[in-house]
Amino acid sequence: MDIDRYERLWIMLSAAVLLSLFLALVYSVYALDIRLVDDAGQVDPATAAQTPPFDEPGVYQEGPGRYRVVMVARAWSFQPAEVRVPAGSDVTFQVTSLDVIHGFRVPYTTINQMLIPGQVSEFRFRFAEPGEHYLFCHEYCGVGHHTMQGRIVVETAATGAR
Ligand SMILES: [Cu+2]
Repeated sequence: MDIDRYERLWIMLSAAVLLSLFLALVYSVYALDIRLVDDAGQVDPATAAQTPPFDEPGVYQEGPGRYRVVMVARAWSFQPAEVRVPAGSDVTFQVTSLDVIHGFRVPYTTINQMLIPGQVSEFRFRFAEPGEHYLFCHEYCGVGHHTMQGRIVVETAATGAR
């Protein structure tokens, strides 16, 4: 039995595993557009509801096809609970929690965030197709957790302009 040969094989296998994981990382970032969030800032949860931009949650147009959704989460609701944007919009969400840790999950998209009191969560998604998405809290936050939800309505571009 040639020991060196097996050792070489294991080294190559290990290198292949590392290389395939690295390629999976590159693929998820550039092809699937999945990224870690940046530090989007801090806000005191006790005064966040009176602090811009969280004193006026809502949908704001920032440019052609670009929207910013300012949202606050509290037990057990999202405000605004319904977001309407036209199809093809690039939407940046800016969200914080006013009380405990909540989640922000929109199935069939890459949106899956924690909302931590004191932290601002910022993430974006491009809603290409018209349709309706549910948004729900996926971090257990108390007895009303299962009722904590919202909706994102992606309107056909012609009717959705505001
Ligand atoms: Cu919850």
